[in-house]
Amino acid sequence: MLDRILENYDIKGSLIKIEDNNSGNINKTFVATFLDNNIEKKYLVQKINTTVFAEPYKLMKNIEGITAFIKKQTKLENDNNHKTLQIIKTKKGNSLCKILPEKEYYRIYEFIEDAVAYDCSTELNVVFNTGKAFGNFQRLLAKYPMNQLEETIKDFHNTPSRLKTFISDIKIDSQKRAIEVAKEIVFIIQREDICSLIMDKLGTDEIPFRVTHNDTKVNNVLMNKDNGEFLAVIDLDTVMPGSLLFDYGDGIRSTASNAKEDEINLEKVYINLELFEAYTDGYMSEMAPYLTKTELSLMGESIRIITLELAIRFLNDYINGDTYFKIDYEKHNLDRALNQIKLVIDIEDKIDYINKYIYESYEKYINN
Ligand code: GN1
Ligand code: MG
Repeated sequence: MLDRILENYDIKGSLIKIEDNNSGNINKTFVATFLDNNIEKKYLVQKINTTVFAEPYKLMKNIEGITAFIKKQTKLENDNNHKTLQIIKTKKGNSLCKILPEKEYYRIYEFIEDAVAYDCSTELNVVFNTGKAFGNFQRLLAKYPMNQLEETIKDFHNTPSRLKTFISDIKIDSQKRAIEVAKEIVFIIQREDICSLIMDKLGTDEIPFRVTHNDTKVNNVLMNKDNGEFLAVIDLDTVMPGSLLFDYGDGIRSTASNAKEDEINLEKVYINLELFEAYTDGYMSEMAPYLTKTELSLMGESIRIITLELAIRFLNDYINGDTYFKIDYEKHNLDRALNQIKLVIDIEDKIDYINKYIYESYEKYINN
């Protein structure tokens, strides 16, 4: 298959190696290495999951626009340290390669060298720079013409709508799995009230629409492997208008958890406050001056809301028979859901401290 894809591109040299890259729960990614004049050059080849992203052309239009804008902004700021994704076009000049008759869609990016992506890191410098990377991303895109952005997944972070779907899928219970997770279902439904805290105000002056990334996992930032600074924010498939609160909350959920998202030893799963502080500082170092009062006041809650949203999504997928997220074993989605529920409990225990620190960090950076 890969030969058929590469035929559509004008890549110099000969293909010498293809490796699977297993990160990511949605798209399938490969690293293809070419040898040209004795120099190896790598490319990232991705198969777009069209069950999740039904309109791949719209998605690529977003990515083309955003990456061009980021490039322009970093240049204006004389920032030579940070990069963005670079799409390789097909011979015909398209950013997507459609393979027939399978109707599969592929894209190729230049491989960013000297970079490392962490699934989990306890190094404060890395965590600070992850928060900074996503803050920087939002700041750079603040003036991006939002009306040019396509909604690649409808209601992506609409937590109340996620809850509604969850409840209706429990009623259908196609795999007869609901009974096994009755306790977890109750846990989620008891928290119905918090689900709409952000959505109710989205689009008002209190929580304005902004260009947001929507998948601010720690491994979606490439770090410079020599100095731990961030190199680039990647995985731009879900960039859409949204609330910055989901991005901040998801960043903490992913980066400040003491363990991986599918860790099954739940004793290891909790918010590491040092990591939370480092991420928050990194984020504030870029975004403090731009936050509204309401956004600031809901940042702590946003961590709880997005973590609950992920618990809902993983459990929902388990109940539906694992049709959305890639799984490595039968109960993978259930384990992910249990992990996120444990994280919600821990966030609730620590919420007072979390809120207090967010204001302290804000004060520290607001005038810088
Ligand atoms: C998916 O593709 P990946 O692994 O970065 C998902 C995110 C979830 C994440 C949880 C399009 O992201 O929303 O937070 O898994 N992306 C999509 O690991 O659904
Ligand atoms: Mg993603």
